[in-house]
Amino acid sequence: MRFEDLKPAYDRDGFVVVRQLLPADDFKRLTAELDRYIRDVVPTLPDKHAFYDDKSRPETLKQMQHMGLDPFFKEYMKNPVWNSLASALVGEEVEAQEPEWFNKPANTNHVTPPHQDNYYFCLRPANVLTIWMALDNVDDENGCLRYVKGSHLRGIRSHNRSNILGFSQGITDYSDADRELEVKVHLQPGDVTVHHGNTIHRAEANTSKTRNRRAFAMVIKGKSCQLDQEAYQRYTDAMKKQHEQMGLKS
Ligand SMILES: O=C(O)CCC(=O)C(=O)O
Repeated sequence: MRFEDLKPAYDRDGFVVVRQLLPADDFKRLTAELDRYIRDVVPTLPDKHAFYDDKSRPETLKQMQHMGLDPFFKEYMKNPVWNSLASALVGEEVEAQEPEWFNKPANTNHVTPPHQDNYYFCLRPANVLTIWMALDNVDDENGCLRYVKGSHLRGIRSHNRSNILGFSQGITDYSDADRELEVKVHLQPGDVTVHHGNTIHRAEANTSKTRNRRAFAMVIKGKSCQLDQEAYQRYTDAMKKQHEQMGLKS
C-alpha cells in the first residue's frame, strides 16, 4: 500500500486506519520493549511520567509519557514506517514527539473526554497527527476510540477542565449532533488509527472485567508547525494545577 493513497480520506474525514502497520518482527520487538520498560523503568519514574488508576495496584497503570528518555524509545522517534506514514498524510517533512502509551485497564472506570489534541499542543498551523497503535483487540466493550468524522475541518471548540488524569481538558459543548457523526474504530493488535490534531475524539470506559485496552502512540508534526507560546503556557499551567490538586509529585 502507498501511504499517499490514504491522504484524500485523511483530509476528508480527519482520520484513517492502517491494518498491521509494521512487519511482524518489528511489532514483536516493540511489545517486548514496552514490557521491559513497564517492568524495569516505570517503577523508577516520577508521578507525572506514569499515571495509575490506583498507584497501589501496578496493574492499573493507565498512561505513560516522556518515554523518549529511554534509549530505545528515543530512537523509535525516527522509525521510518511511522514517519513516512505521517509525512504522506501531512504532506510535508515531519518530526516525531516522544512516544506515549495509553491503557484502559480492566475493571477501571475512566472515559476519555471528547477533545481535540491540538487544543493541548497549540501548534499553528495544525498540521499534526497522532498515530495510535492497538496492542490489544480494541472494540466497544473495552473503550475503542470514537471520532467525530470531519470535525477537523471546523476549527477548535471550547475546552474546559476535566477531572480525568492524563486528559486535563475536554470539550464543553459536546452534543447529540457530534454523537451522530461518531465513528467507532475497532482494531486488532498492530493496527493503527491516525487522527488529525483537530479531529474530535473520545472513548468510553473499559467495561470488560478481564481485558486491557493498551495502545502505543506517537504525535508527529509537520515541520511548518510553530508553537503558540501563550496558548501553550495557559494549557500547561492548567495541567500543572490539575496535577497538584490530584496530589501528583514531580
Ligand atoms: O487512548 C485514549 O483513550 C485516548 C488517546 C488520545 O486521545 C490520543 O492519542 O490522542
